[in-house]
Amino acid sequence: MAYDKSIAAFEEAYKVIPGGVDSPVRAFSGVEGTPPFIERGEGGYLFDIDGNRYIDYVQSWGPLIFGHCDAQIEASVIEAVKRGLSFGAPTTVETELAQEIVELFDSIDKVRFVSSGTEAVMSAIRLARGATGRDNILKFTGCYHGHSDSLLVEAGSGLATFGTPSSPGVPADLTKHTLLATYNDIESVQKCFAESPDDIACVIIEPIAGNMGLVPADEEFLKQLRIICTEHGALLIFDEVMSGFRASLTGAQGISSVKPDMVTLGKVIGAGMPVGAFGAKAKIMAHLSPEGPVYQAGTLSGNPVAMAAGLTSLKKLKANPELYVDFTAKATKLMDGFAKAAAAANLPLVTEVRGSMFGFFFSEKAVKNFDDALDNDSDTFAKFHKGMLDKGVYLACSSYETGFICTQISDEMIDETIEIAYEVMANIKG
Ligand code: HOZ
Repeated sequence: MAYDKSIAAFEEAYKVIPGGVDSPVRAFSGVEGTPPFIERGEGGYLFDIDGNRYIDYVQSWGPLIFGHCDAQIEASVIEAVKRGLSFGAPTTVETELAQEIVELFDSIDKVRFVSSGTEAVMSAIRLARGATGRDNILKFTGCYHGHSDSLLVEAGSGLATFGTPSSPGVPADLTKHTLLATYNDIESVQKCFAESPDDIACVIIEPIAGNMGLVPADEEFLKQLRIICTEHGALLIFDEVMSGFRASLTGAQGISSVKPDMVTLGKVIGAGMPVGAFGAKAKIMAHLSPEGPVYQAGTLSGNPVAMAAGLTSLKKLKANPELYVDFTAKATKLMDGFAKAAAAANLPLVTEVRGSMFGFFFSEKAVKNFDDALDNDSDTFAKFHKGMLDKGVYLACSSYETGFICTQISDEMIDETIEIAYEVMANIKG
């Protein structure tokens, strides 16, 4: 495949945008080559400015559950745009989207919309601290909750891709309240609570981690976490920015018996427009301004165009719950295909699927936590990624990200992808 125009565009971008990108993972530093610059998407395909076509398993890192340019979502956006881009005043579409979310999630009585997942989690943490009157928070290594200061510690995603534990520019005074535990290891959580029994405002977790690769939490681990939080009066926050509406219609909560006190959402509820949200039972949300004293605000929060896109997307999902059976079948078929291709090439590979989310590591052993994830063979991943890209398959450009199936990915596209994976893996071995 020729990438001449993309290479030139990357060089141009580099001169005026740090690293040539507006989000670090996109720079392709974790893999070989340089990023294709995208011209347009269509269903399950992406087209770059050199005219190359790719089967798209990134889908804008999750939001596009109906693929690119879904006709109904597009129509609702155009209709909303014609009425005005932003008012900074209440609109009924915000209430409608909130009602849909509240109806779906047992753990949510009230929800507030913001403009990104980062903002959702940052605000949820402030609310948890304000509601409990405590300062400490507990997170898990490898879980990524956006780039707000107190959460940018031992996070996955871009930090893992670049091998940085946390970011310069975040004062130690801010992160001293962030306690770290090991994913799927309840003893590490008990240890934190033993050291800080009455000071932990909340435990935040990606119940299906999607930012250290796809690493689901064990059900028993989540149950124990729920018990510990309740015993200590700490709020349990499920960060479902990635897994919400992806792992099931109600995210990880739909496939686990464990219910959180607070939830953060993003991606799919904007259908590709910038949206995040956080919600909880009314008693907790009552601490939020203007009902309560915990301040949080945003001019573009509840933006009418983004709300319209999200509402259409959510209504479509609710009307077609059987989609999740299809997503799981397709993601499983893809991962089984990769596993067989790897076995044929004598490459170690472990895979995971949760609904429309999939992940794989070139690794000998099952991945249960961040250390396991870091043990993956990232050189082999980089070669695999490049080989797939060159043959028209667009996979997440880091072994610490997750892949996504959308409604527009057909069985034929998966068959084609698996065939290519056989070829690419065979060449890696050779
Ligand atoms: N780490 C982000 C997804 N989990 C990457 C987002 C982006 O670069 O757009």
